[in-house]
Amino acid sequence: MKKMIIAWLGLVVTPLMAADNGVPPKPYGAVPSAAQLRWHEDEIISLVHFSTITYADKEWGYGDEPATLFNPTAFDARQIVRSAKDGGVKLLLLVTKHHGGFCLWPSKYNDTYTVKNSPWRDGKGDMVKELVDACRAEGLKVGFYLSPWDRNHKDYGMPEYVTYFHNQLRELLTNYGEIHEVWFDGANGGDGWYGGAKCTRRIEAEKYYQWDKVMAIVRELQPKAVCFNREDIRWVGNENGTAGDPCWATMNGDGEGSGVRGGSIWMPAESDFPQRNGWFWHPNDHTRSPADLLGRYFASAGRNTVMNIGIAPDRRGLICEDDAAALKGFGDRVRDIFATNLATSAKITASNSRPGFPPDNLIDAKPATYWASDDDMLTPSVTLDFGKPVTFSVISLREYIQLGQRVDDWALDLWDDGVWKEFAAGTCIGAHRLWRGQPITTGKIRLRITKAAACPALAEFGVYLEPEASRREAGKALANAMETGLPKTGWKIVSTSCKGEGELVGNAIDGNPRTLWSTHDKAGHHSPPQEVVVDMGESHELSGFLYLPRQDSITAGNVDRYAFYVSADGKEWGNPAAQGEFGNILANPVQQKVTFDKPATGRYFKFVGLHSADAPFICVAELGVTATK
Ligand code: FUL
Repeated sequence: MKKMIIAWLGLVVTPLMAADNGVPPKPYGAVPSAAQLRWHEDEIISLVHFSTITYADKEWGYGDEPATLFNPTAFDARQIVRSAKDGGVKLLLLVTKHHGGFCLWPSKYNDTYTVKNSPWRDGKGDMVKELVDACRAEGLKVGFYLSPWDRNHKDYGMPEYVTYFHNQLRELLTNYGEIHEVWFDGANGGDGWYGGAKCTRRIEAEKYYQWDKVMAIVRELQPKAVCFNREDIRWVGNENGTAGDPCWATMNGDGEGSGVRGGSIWMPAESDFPQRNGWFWHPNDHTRSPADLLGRYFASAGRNTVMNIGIAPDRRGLICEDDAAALKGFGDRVRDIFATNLATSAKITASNSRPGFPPDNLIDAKPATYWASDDDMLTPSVTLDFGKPVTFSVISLREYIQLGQRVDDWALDLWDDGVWKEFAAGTCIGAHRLWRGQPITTGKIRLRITKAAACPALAEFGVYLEPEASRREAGKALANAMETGLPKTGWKIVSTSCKGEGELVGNAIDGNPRTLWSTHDKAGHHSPPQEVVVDMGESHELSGFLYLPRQDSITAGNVDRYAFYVSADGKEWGNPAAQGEFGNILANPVQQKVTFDKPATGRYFKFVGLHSADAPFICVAELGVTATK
């Protein structure tokens, strides 16, 4: 949940590139600040999640996971940073403190729950410093994520905690050199350990944290930093690395997702998603393939947003071999695709160019030079004439965003036997727009701007051929990486607590992720807790269970607290085999895999949805179980 967005009226106009003998176009609407511009240029950035809960197999810490759990035996900051760098990452955002409250640096404001209280480096280490130093050595920029919500702190919900939060921010932004992004997540309030109180504390996020003071600290101490989820950068609205199309860099002060065409504020979107299913490393999770990451790159960085890929050190304190290989594989594919810009071999002409801003600026590989048309020419076109047939499958367009987002609609044509034929069209270019398709062979390509709010100003028109192997993988990449667990043949629903009309409880075990059991039907809501009992037909020794939240882009009813029982006869249930929380299920509704503390044997299981994060009913797309062997 990252719903904290406020209006920012202090637009900063950066100096315009003065071209030889030319009068640059006037900026249109909102424009990026210098810090935002640098962030756009980074294009691929990365969050690093590592904490006590890496050892507790959770996505959100409750706040009582002992600091003594934190004991990476082979922690190597350089290995982590290099793995990210292999994936093309330019800025590493360190999760210095997640919702569980454990601090990766020895904060002078906390005596009980930091690396100082852990066995790592005998309590003398500073993980933030080691990672920052490694970033500097490898040439990466640094950012900090500091969770406002703190489920460990005894004062959370009271003014004292806010002082603590501000002090920690000040400490982090003072002691570690130049910082380029500060990240505030929107997950807030609710239950937690809170110094042993174990209760629910609700806060009014907009008021409680005193954001004006927070922003003053950031601006004073780190003027080059952009702030995520406040003032500078907005959340794209999901955690799967897919931006809307179009996705505007501008907004009107509130909202997320796709932004607002011609909005008064420059507040572009960041598309964050974890490299694995979860943000933290889990033993039974797995990495996404290079091809999958590449698909998300086109759908995020290629849609005017910055791609933020979450990496997660394992319990040794390393990016595990599979993840490191996938990052490198992804980085290699991006580097291979964009190695040769075919457009540089073409003769480039434009239907109109303003003096001093020729179309050659589109293919000179310089982001600071651009082609622009005369003020009254809103729909100009540019033609690349290769003089011979060339084959391409990727087109890259960039506006010169220092002058704002000016282009609405565009189209691409190929020259086919003496006539132009349109092969692609879209809305929105912004910082970077990528088109990816099947290979096309032609002697000429034309870009038409078909609608613009002000005369277009473009910095790049790139033409590339994605290597065949990389392209072939693309189709396969999106195959669902879901685990199915034990086969469900012969499974039967024994009973359910929900006696709703048109009961569709069978959908929870039909093996189809698209069908749903919901306890909200025509008769109304059937509030949690709600349960279902399943007969598996024969007895199994189970190692855990699988819960798939709804996969229809709606989050309502997804379970965030559960209990799971196993029984030999379906009558005696005993203690739950597992009970707990599905942390972060609202923002990242992926399959949840729970491993029991010890194996549980039986022919029957009972799943209880104890609570839903945002609705008075529960939903299950699919339930499954995993066996010990
Ligand atoms: C989310 C948090 O709640 C997750 O745990 C994670 O830190 C992610 C980057 O933001 O909303």
